[in-house]
Amino acid sequence: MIFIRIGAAIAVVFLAACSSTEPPPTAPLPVAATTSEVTGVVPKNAIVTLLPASGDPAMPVEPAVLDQISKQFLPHTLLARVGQPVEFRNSEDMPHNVSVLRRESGSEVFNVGTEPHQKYVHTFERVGQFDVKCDIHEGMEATVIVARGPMTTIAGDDGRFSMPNIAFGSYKVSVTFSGQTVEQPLEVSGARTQVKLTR
Ligand SMILES: [Cu+2]
Repeated sequence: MIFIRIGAAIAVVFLAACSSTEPPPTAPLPVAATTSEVTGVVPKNAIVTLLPASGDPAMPVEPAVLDQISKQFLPHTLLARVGQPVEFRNSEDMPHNVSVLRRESGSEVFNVGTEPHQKYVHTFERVGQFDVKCDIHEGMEATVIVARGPMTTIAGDDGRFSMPNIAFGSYKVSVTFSGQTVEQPLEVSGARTQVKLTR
């Protein structure tokens, strides 16, 4: 009998503690989706950029930086904006050079030596993909992707692309391939938004 009373007292204390420190259990509220996965099939290796419905996204204040360090380019793939200065830095004690070719045409953009702890600045004026290498050190290579906005991806060899977590709203989608750019409005809504190029 006495044990039952103690048990009841403990149970009362326990319940009181529960109610004072933890909210009552409730079912989680359903969270409305506000982002979409934007997918599509476009020409192979096309540059796909989502832009605001009107105007261009703000230009970053800082230059983009492709560094040469430990006989590597860092980052291996750099996204830069059209009109944004790109600093090609040499951050080590050995001389390098920077050779940049436009990927589609193979045409040379520039080829300069980069002395230790110096930099060369170039501003790309057109959307494109660029192959970067150092002629002195085999295997030192990188890619620069130049696009009009930060929401950019490159379609695969099969033309497929996917951009997850894109906020619902009105955009323009800009697709660059074979030296041309196709641009069209895109309404992003629902779990998945399919891009269909109309030309
Ligand atoms: Cu080098």
